[in-house]
Amino acid sequence: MIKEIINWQALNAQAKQDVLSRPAIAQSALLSHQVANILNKVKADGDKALFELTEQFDGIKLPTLTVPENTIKNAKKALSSERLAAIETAYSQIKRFHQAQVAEDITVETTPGVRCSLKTEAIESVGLYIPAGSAPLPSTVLMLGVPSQLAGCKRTVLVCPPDTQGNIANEIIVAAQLCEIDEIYTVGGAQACAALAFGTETIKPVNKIFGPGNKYVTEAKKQLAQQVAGFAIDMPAGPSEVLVIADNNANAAFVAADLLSQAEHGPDSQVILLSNSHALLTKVQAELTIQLALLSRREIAEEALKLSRLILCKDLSQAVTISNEYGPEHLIIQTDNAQALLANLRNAGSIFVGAYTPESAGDYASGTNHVLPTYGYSKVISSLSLADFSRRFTVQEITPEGLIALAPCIKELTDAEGLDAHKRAVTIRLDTLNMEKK
Ligand code: HSO
Ligand code: ZN
Repeated sequence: MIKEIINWQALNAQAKQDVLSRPAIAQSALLSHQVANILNKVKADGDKALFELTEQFDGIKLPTLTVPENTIKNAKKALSSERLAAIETAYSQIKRFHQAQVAEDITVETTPGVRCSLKTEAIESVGLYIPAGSAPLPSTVLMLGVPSQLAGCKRTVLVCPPDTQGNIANEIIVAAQLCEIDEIYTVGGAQACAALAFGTETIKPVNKIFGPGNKYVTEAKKQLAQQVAGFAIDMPAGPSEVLVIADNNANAAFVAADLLSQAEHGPDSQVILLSNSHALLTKVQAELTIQLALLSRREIAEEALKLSRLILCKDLSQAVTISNEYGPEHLIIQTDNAQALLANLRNAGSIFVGAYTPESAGDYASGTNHVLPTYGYSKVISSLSLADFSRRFTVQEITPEGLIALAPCIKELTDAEGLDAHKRAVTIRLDTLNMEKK
């Protein structure tokens, strides 16, 4: 038996809160101290620190931080035609969806003679962190590289930790090539983040860093965002999550497969199933046991399932309320009237509607981005999009007539705030206009 079924109705308020609470992200003084040391070292010693830290943490003495020309040239040929085609298909799917997100500039004449515009510009340089811990993630290269390419960032720098031979997977290199990323460095961990923020002899600094990583990377991003003026990070990171809402008619094998696809990400992955049907929950329990045994990453998934929750709800509307409260990163709806439920579901990074919409589709190839807010942040933070690779700023131009029209309003409000110099910046112009008239 994988996990007991929790009857939501039988829980008191505190127990309900406990069931939905996420495990605290380990915040040890030791971790922040270790990371601070790494950042300082890179800041002080540049490339030398990167080589030393790579030897210390990745166990490899690298001759250079760049990927050899030959490896870059041969990466495509090294892949099977099926794998290459899959990367290319995913690339064009993601591109199609993100291309449609290009923001138009807007200009509004708010009153005659007062013209206000909102413009969009790409962030000049961005760094993409691609983890390679338990598996290289070419899909993440595409999820970060495509919007960066479409936004028109001048420099896109990819960093990825070396494997035991000192290499980066060919899949990563090929995905990067499709996104026209020509700066790739074999460095990972907190030291890679530091290099992207401070710059070293080889790696010039960037304005913003994107991408998932382990606890060292996450802590480094956090510290650097506080420490380096004008340096930004994509979003706060927490363990990956899925919440499934399923009714009696849902296919239990599909539901179990979706839960396991999340569970295999890491031992701390969060997996929740809400259903109004006890029979469905029991069937999913059985399916989890059967399918778990088939997985190569069964041990990781099994750990994650220990934290999972199978919850019996009074009805589907209660399931919707619970889901909105939890705010999952991924939300899968496998019910008869999935569209009807969708109307009331608000807080989720990405929603997957209907029996034939697995999360895996969004992870790789439907076109949506798989970098999503976790840890309850879906209530306030958007899923990654083209907008994250650009910034919006305003431009205004006012004619003399426009300023005359606005002057009474501005003068009155400067009085209210007691800011004479602000008032003067207007009246001095009105005086000049009056003099010109005479
Ligand atoms: N589900 C992960 C993304 C991913 N899945 C990458 C497979 N590869 C976080 O959204
Ligand atoms: Zn995934």
